[in-house]
Formats: sequence, C-alpha cells, structure tokens
Amino acid sequence: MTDKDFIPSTYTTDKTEGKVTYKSPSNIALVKYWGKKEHQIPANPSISFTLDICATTTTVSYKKLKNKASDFSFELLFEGKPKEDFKPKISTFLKRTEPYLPFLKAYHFTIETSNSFPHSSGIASSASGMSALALCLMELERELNPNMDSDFFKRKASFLARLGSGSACRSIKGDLMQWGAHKDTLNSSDLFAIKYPYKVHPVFKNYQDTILLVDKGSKQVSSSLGHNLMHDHPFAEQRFDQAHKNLTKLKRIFEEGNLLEFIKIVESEALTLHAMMMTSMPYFILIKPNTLEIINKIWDFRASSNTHVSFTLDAGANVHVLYPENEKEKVYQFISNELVAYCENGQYICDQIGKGAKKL
Ligand code: 2P0
Repeated sequence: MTDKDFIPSTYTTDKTEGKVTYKSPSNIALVKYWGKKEHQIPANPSISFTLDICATTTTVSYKKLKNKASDFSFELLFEGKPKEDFKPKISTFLKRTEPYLPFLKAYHFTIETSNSFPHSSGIASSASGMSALALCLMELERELNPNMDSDFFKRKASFLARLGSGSACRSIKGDLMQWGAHKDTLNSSDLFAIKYPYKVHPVFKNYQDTILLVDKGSKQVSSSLGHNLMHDHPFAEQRFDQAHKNLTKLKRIFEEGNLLEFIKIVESEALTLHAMMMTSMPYFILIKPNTLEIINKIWDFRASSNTHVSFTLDAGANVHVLYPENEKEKVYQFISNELVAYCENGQYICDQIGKGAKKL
C-alpha cells in the first residue's frame, strides 16, 4: 500500500452534524521507535504491548459549516476546560491529515478529551490522545462513506494516528502491535501498525505492566527533539539494525514463550533507548537516580525469586515493571514492599496488556 490508498475518491452521503466518542489506550514499546524520517516514517520497526487502563477518552462533535473555511475550525477542551497549549499539536495533525480527510475544513469541531491517568504523571498522552482523535475523525469519514470495510477503517485510523504521533499508530488495536517495515513480518508497513501476525505463547496473555511514577514533572527534552537527534547520531545505523534483528529474534521467543530471552531483549531495548539519548549531540539524561535504584532491585529480586519480572522504560524516568499474570501475587508483593518507596508520592498504576481502542 502507499499513502495514496488513503485518499478518498468520493463520498456517497452527507452529514451535517453529529458526535462520536472513542476511548483509546496508551502502549509500551518492547522494541523502541527512536528516530524518524520525513512524514513520520520510522527509522526502524517497533513492537508494543497495547495497554488497558492508561487511556484517553475523546469526544468529537462536528457541525458542517455553511461554506468551507480557509483554516481549520475547532475548539479543544481538556478535562472540561479550554486548553490552548494543546492546540498547535492538533493543528499540525489536521494539516498533515487533510490530504486524506478532505472534509476537515468543511466542519467546525469541538474536541473534548480526558485521560484516565493523573495529569502530569510523566505518562505520555500523545499515543492514546492522537489515536482517539484519529478514530473519531475516521468515524465521521465512515458516515460519509458507509460502505467502508472495517479492516480499512482501522488501518486508516492507524495511518492517521501516525501522522499525529508515531507511537499512536500502535494503539488502535491490541494486544501486540508492530509498526514499520520488517523483512520477517508479513504485511508490516512504515505507514501504519498491524496486529502482530504470528503465534504468541499463552504466557504473554494478560501480561502485567505496573507503571512506577518516578518523576511526574514534564520532560526537559521532548520526544520529537529526541527523534531528531538520531539524525547524524554516531550509533544510528547500528541501532536501527539492532531493532530489526531484535524483532526477528522475538518471533521465536513469542512463539515458544521463552521469558528469559524475552527479558534480555526488552531490557536491552530500554537501556539502548536511553543510551542513544546519552550519546546524541546534544546529549541528555531522562532517567533519575530512583530509576536506577528500581532497576537494580528488579535484577536482585529476579535472581533470588525465580520470577520473570523485568522492566522497560519510555522516554522518561518512569519504570514499566513487566511480569506474567501467573506471577502476579509474588511480584506485586515485591513492588509494594520494595519499589513503591522510589515513586514520587508513592504513586504507581497497575496496568496490563489490552485489546485496543473502543467506541463508546
Ligand atoms: C516508542 N517513544 O516506541 C518510543 C520509545 C518513546 C520511547 O515513540 O514525534 O510521541 O510524536 O512521532 O511517538 C515517543 O515518541 O514521537 C515514542 P512523535 P512519539 O514508543
């Protein structure tokens, strides 16, 4: 497929006004996306667990304008209040998606959005937020084109979400999503994410992710800036190559349920992501002393308990503690006894693998 396949030819019906709501989850990458080319094309493929609890709910109310406007007409409410500082990101999203959603300037939109996770928790809301918005706009397109097939609907929602925020394209479905062309993954694409198409061992079912909120402040370096620093990065090519190889290795690991090998890849990916930050120019560090304390505690506990607890990191100081459902009690005990002390205000979120976005 090419991006041209997402340009609609004609609409068969008209719609003057309406309202649609989607709840879309966040996701946590196992093989990380870090570095991109023009038009939100990833420098390497990535794979993620779709989350369940951490989500954004977005309602889009739309009303057709008398005449098509010269610019986008929308207002934005975050948790019930106007939020001016979110508007530029939405404007950029609308601008990038307009070639594929030619009706955008024909409507006035009221976008109401809220997150399930605490405000300023250090949890990025761009994946859940952009995927929820993309789905709402796709629902309007489906009103204009009622014969749209549901696979195309989801694929295009992922394609549009990507234009808002790369990682957002992996939040449309669950429970394991892959984005980026990869030679060993059938139908994988740089343009949208696909549900991981191969066998996944039952040990990964309901896999747990307890998110330890180590630092709830906003980041000093945005992800967009971080991605850009992968241009001219001294280790970029090796890193992109490593991501391809890790995805190939994961195929067998997912099939066999080999948790020891799974942990090696996931933890190495997390540390590599942060190593890329520390070795870019300018360099920066997003992890905090408590991030390292937690990582060391996880390694000690894993060695002494015979459990398969592991960690991964996003572009921040928070730690995602990953473990299989059948070790839930033992690991949860460890988290509350030994790790919560390192969280800001003792805050953490118990999440698990989820099934993707839902229309409400
Ligand atoms: C990921 N992250 O794979 C990686 C790992 C953070 C660490 O994708 O510029 O918000 O909007 O495409 O998706 C965060 O970057 O960046 C991210 P944009 P995005 O989840």
